[in-house]
Order: sequence, then C-alpha cells, then structure tokens
Amino acid sequence: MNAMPPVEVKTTNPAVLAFVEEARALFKPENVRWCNGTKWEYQELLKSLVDAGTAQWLNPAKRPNSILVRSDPADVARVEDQTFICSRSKDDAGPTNNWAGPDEMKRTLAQLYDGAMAGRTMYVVPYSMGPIGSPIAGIGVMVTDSAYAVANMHIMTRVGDRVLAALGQSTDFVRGLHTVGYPLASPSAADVPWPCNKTKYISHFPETREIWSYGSGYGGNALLGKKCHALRIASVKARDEGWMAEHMLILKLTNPEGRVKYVAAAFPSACGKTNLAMLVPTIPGWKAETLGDDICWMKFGADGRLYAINPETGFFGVAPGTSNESNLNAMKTLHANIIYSNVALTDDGDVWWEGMSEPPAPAIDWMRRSWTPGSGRPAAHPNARFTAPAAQCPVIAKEWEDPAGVPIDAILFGGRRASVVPLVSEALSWRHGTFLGSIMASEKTAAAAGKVGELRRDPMAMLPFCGYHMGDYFQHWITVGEKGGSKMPKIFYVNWFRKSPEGKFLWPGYAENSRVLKWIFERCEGTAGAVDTPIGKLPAEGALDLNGLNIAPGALSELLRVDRDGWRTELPSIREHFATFGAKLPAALNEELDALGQRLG
Ligand code: O2Y
Ligand code: MN
Repeated sequence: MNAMPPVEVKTTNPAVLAFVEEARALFKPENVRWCNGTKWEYQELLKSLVDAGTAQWLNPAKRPNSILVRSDPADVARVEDQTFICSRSKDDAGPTNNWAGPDEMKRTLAQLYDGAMAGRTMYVVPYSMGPIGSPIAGIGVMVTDSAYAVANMHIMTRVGDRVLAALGQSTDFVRGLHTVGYPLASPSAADVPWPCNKTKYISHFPETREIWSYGSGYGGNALLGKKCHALRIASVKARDEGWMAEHMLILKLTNPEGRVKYVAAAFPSACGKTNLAMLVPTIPGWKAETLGDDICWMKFGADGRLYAINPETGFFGVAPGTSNESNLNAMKTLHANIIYSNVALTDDGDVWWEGMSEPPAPAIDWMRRSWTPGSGRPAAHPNARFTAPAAQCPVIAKEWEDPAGVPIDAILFGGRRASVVPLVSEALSWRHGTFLGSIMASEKTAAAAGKVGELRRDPMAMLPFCGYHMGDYFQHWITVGEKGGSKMPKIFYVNWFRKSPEGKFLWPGYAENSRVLKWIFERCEGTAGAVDTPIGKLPAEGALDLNGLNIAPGALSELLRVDRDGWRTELPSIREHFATFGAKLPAALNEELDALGQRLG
C-alpha cells in the first residue's frame, strides 16, 4: 500500500503546509504523499488497491480499467447515528443533527487520531468542488490513509496541483482529516483487505470549516468532498455568504424549437434521482441532458438570477435497480473506468447486481461467497455503488463544467407518496414553494427502519445533510427568495408514486416523467395551462402531453385529484413537524400552513 514515492510539494501556502504538518504530527504515518491528480497517479492507486487485496481487476474485455472493491460487512453505508455537527452552540446544530461540543469532540478524536496512520501512507488531496477557478466553486484539502478514498476523490472531484495553484495563498479552504483507524505495527505488517474500525465518527466543525472522519472507509463517510463538504459544511458557508448548497440533481431540457431550461430537483434517497438526471424523454423532439445527479451549488449572477454548478465530477450511484430499462444512460456510463463497490462478480469477471438483468449462475457475492440465484440472499449489497466519471455519461450537457454555471428556471421537490400528493403541482410563490420543500415526505419502504408506509419528513431532502439548524435553513430559503424576487426559479412538487385504491402505481414513471417535465418547461415559458387549487397550480385539462401514452382510464384524474380530506388529515402532522423546529421556525411557514388550511376549507 505504500509503494508510491512522495512527490514534490506544489504549494508555499502557509495555511496548507501547517494543516498538513499538524495532521502528520498527529497521525504519525510512515510517509506522506501529496496527490498531483494525474492519470498516472490514479492508475497507481488502483494498482495499490489490487496489490493490497482490497480490489480486483474486472475482465478488461468486459469492463476496461475497472475494479471491484469489497468492503468490510460492517462498513457499507453512511453512519447517520455517528454523524455530528459540532457547532459551538448546540442550538445551531438544531433538532435534526447529532451535536457534540467542538472541544470535546476534538479531544475524543485527537486521542483516536494519535498514531492512527502508523505504518501507512498519508495522502494529501487538494480538491476543488466545482470547476477550478469558478466563482461558485470551493476548495478543500483532505488528508487520508485510504487509497480507496483517494481513487474515488479522483473521479468525484478535481484533484491535484492545479487546485493548489488556484488556491494560491488563500486560507479559504475546507480542512478534512480522515483515517480508517487501523494502524499497522510496521509498513510490512499484515493488513486486512478493508481496514476500518468499529468506532466511527463523522464530525463537522461548521464555524472553522473542518471535517474530522474516523473509522470508516466507505462512501459518504470517507469521500469528504461529497456529503461532508459539499452539503454539510457548504450549507453553512452558503448561509453565511448568501448562496445555496442543495441536495439536488441538475437537468437541461431542450424543446423541439431548441429553447433550453435548466431544472434542479431534490428527492430523498430511493426516489430515482440518478434516473431522472439521465432520463431519455419519450416525447418526440424533446431532449434531456445531465449536469449533475446529486448536489447543486447556486449563486446569484450579475443579472440577479440563480446560477448553478455541479460541484462533483462523478456519480457515486446505487447499483442495485440500475438497468437498461431504469437508466440506460447510467448503464452506458458504466462501460469502463469504474470503481465498483460491493456488487457481485460473475464467473466471466464482470459485475452484476439485483435488478440489472437475469441473474448470472454462478456468481461470487459481495461478501466473496459463492452465490446462485434463488439462494435467498442478494448477491450485491443493497447499498452497492459505482463510482463513474460524469464525462462518460452519453447525455452529459456540454455546459456541465461551465465555471459560470447555468441559470436555474425551475426547482422540483418530490417524495414517494402512495396517496394524497398529486403527480405535479406548481407552487403559488417562492414562499409557498419553500413551504412545500419544508414538508417534503416519503413513505418508508421495506429498506428503511420504521413501519412501512409511515411518513418520514425530509425537508428539501436535506435532513441528513443540513449543517445547521433547519429552522434557520428554512429562513435562509425565504431570505434568498426575497433577494431574488421575480427572478427566482419557479418551484414544483412532483410525485411519481401515487397508487390506485388497489395498490397499483398510476403513473409509469421513468422516461415518461418527461411529460411532467414538459409541462414544467412550458409553465416557465408561460405557455402551458394551469388551474388554481388549494394546494397549488395543477395542469389544466389537456395541458399534460399524454400523446402515445397508454394510461389506464381514470388514472389521470386520480393522479391529478386534489384530495382535500387527505390534505386536511395531514395538517396536524405538518404542525407537529413544524413544532420540532421551535422558535426558529420562520413565521412565514406557519402562515403558509394556516393559508393552506383556509384554502382547504
Ligand atoms: O452510503 C453512502 O455512503 C453514500 S450515500 C449517497 C451517495 C451518493 C448520492 N447520494 C447519497 C445519499 O445518501 O443521498
Ligand atoms: Mn444524495
């Protein structure tokens, strides 16, 4: 694991040098490697993962330059219970975050960090979230002893010397410390394929823009640029500086006349965000292209509109359920240069996961055991992932790396609701849209803890990712809306998952969602009809393009039905939800709730 020689240090920035030196003194690694971000370096990282037994090469005839990594079975997903917002005041973390005092947390972690990288290489990873030099982008410097994390950062962010050059002598960078927490007695001591620690902490220090992560090597716990930086720390920075860091995909829509609209959309996990980000419209002449599938940073441009970038350069997508039917463009993206984590291995050296195709026979499951279809257990872990370069996506928009960003026309919220919530509605105003985002909810599926069907509120899909008090976050949305005034994007609420009384999905979803996107596009142009209802504006009769769609009789009226009783029944649960934010809940949201109650009658 320590094969790579140290490379030249390409910065004289005293703040960066001091940060790295302090980390070295604490972690006590065998050596330090400054990552330069080259392709050569990436290949060396993959080779070191294979040499260490963490990864294996896939069949190059099937998946060129791709590896399969299997993690420790106890290290397979983000650990929300062990994720902390360590603001100076507990009240700033709010009711939706775990909190610990920054000094106390740093004392705990400094003890765990002491010597934690013994026998290992400490990689220094300068990275940019967003196109280097973009006024919307932000820089981080992360140290880690995980070659897996570094290889993933290479795909997911812009890494290396050019980032240090862009940073110059500035001190405005996020400082990230990460260790798997598995020191070695010596560099030649026996290692395990996936070093990690039973003890895990994912700690954020919002005031000092620091992230301290311990014990996990997987995904969001270890790729500090993603959820930790681009959402939890960035949401705080965005509040302080007057911009928005959101858990949203970014999509470009082009109509048959060649006019373009940009849409950002927030959905909780398991609602098909990556699928929507890459959808192939079914309506003739319409085009959809991807700018991002997970995170969106938006700042005001000189013209007063909100401009968005995707801070990432890759997709860290859930593999199970991804198929040619559900997401053809993702499948095409995955042909080469991929890091697969915890998927199954076929006997011809390819990958497989549930929902991809007919099951292979036999295969090796994600826990390295032989597996046959019908064995009663999944071959891939439900949170198995692919890390894929965004540039490989066949429908990546040409402006996806534009440093200026793209002007956002519409923001979509959505969740998984079997009843009550219609296929699509348009908010009456930015403030009403903020209200809709603040009450976003999904019904629990069998995969989530809790009773199936129970509502889980996930405001703006930011519940696990907002780095401060969510009441203040709602207020930030309202404040930003007041600043942008009439130039703010229109807000819509969509629900692809409404069911008939018999429990059948009413809407085909997937590519057919383009019909809803068309209505949204045309609402932004002012050409599509809408009717006012108590819950917002719904498509007027005939405004939703259903040409060529085979939809059950009566399904459309049910999809667009305003279920007044259902909404009335929901009001107390919204009040209860709002009560959790105490005095920090903006009065404007209570006013919106009261107004909804009045409109429902
Ligand atoms: O489980 C993890 O470590 C990753 S979670 C994740 C990854 C990519 C995009 N979104 C998410 C999420 O939880 O929202
Ligand atoms: Mn996400």
